[in-house]
Amino acid sequence: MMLTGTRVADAYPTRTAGEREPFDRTHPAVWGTEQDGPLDAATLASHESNGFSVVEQLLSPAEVQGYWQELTRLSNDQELAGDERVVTEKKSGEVRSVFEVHRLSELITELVHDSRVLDRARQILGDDVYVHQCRVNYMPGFEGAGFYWHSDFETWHAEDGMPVPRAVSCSIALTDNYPFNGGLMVMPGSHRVFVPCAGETPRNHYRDSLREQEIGVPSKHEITKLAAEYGIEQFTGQAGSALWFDSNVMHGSGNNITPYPRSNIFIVFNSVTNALVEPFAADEPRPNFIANRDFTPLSR
Ligand code: 6CS
Ligand code: FE
Repeated sequence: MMLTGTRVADAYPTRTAGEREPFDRTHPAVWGTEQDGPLDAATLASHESNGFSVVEQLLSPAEVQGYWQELTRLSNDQELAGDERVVTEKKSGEVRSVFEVHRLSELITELVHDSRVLDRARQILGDDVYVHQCRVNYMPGFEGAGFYWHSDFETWHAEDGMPVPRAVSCSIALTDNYPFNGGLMVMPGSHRVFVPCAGETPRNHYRDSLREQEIGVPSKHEITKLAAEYGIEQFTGQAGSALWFDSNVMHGSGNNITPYPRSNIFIVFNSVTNALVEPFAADEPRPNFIANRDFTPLSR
């Protein structure tokens, strides 16, 4: 690991040559209090305990329609074709994700600063926040490939240099999420355990991992243990609802062979106190469109 600047202790070692035992996470999921924002004490307690919480109808149907049209515009934008911020499906070549959409779309820039979103992020993280990553996932019908089980924080720690799990993701459904069209599955409470992953990070790993992640995923043995201990819940919600989930909760999604796309806007907020340093387990940091290094706090 290159070291420029101050050394930051690695509290979550991963991407080791051999298997390492999971260990308890020492950091909370909720850093703020009921007085710090719109979430009440019960919701904060549930988020701390489960590692996620749901806000039904965060966006109105009219707003959803507007964002859906924006997604369609972005996926058809010929100027973006070939841009590395556009990730395509391995099999069909259809658009799988577009990254850095908060810089490509004024509508999504506004969403990131919207009090319904920003106030919740600041309250959960108990701090000023900035956008670590912002993407839209299309999960198209018939050919949408899922995301294997993983902890986002494990990747963000190893490859982006995120020191501790003081980040939260907001996944806003732009289409109805059914059990059968690739809805996100989460293991409630799994965020309290950090599961180191064996296998060193390949160079430019993101060029493969964003299409299909094979390094930085737990072993089948660990997934089996986690599922037995925490169970699996699936986020099925109407378009417009939002799933807020801790950076370290174990999650994944299945393929989508139905005619119904499962599209969402995915915004990751990181605490400005948890700004990225050098990657903890990669030769070089990932590009800015995946792991933003402008830590300027967001304001409404
Ligand atoms: O590597 C990442 O940053 C992305 N990969 C996945 C599968 N989830 C989190 C994040 O968007
Ligand atoms: Fe993920």
